Amino acid sequence: MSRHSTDAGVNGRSTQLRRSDRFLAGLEDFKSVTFVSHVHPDPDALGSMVGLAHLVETCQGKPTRLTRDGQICRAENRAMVDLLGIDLIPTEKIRWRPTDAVVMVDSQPKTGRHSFNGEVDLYAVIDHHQTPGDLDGVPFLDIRRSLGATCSLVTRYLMEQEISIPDRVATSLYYGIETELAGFPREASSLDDTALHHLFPLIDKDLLAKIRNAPLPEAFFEALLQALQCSFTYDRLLISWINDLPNPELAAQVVDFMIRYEDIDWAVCAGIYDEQLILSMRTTWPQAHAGEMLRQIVSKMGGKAGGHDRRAGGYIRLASPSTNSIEQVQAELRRRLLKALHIDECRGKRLVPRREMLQNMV
Ligand SMILES: [Mn+2]
Repeated sequence: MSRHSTDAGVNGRSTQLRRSDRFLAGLEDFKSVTFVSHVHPDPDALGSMVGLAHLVETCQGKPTRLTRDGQICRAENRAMVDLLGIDLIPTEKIRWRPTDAVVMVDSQPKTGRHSFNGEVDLYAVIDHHQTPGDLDGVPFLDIRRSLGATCSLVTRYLMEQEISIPDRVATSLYYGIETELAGFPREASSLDDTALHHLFPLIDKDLLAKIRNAPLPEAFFEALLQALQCSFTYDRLLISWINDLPNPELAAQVVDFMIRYEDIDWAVCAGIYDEQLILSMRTTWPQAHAGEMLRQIVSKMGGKAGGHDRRAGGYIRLASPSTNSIEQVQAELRRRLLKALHIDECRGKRLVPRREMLQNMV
């Protein structure tokens, strides 16, 4: 028996039950299972729901529901849902039933990362985020902060139960892990690698390629152009401002690109969408606790944030849509970012000088 199969039980007693056994045993009394996650579910959230639904349906034959909190805007994520046929019910259309077990994946309660707000009690929280949630009274918890992806943990459950994984499920889980780990920055554990290794022979490579290279809408290029026109460096920090963010998920896509600039270690993209300043942060530093740093910065500004060591996201609610008020919020955010990163107050240097922008216009 592997060391993963032994958990510290109640009162420190050791039990021989594996986590997937305990997860399934606790579901015995329920008739069905509904999965919830964070707003704008990403591939890790989607893959985790798909994988756990497969586990529950295969092992217990219970019906499951997968939910969508808010819109899915990112082109790759939309392609994932469409091409893999993931059936999602908007959270606002769900009717909660007491016989239904509610399982939250890739997120924790009351972190401000979802609109699900304790309408019903949760049976389980399965996650890997650093951001602490309100976990009081949740019977089943599996939160492993060292993991790159929640999908790795779900893959582990499927491996423990030795059930076959159809290509659609495998591809969902694989893409969920890949997007959390691949490229840069990467935070992986050996469990992530084991999961990827197990899933790779099972995935539909053709569909995966279509998802990775999903067609990008015009809005993507508009957001990128705005960011390039309005990016400033302060020592090793780059801040990109987008005054009219076409959709909230574009901040993350833009910052993923900007962090690759060779002269910086930190990148923040802040874009205005629906009376909020949407924030996305990346750093090349290992163990930087970016999620916790951004959470502290924005909590003093009436915002919410969270994330991982090298990636973080959040928002600040804007009190007024006036330019003046927005500029004040931006100035305060900039000041707090510089302070948190121990960078002296200085004038930002444009990434692309104004003169060059104009010169290349046709
Ligand atoms: Mn995740």
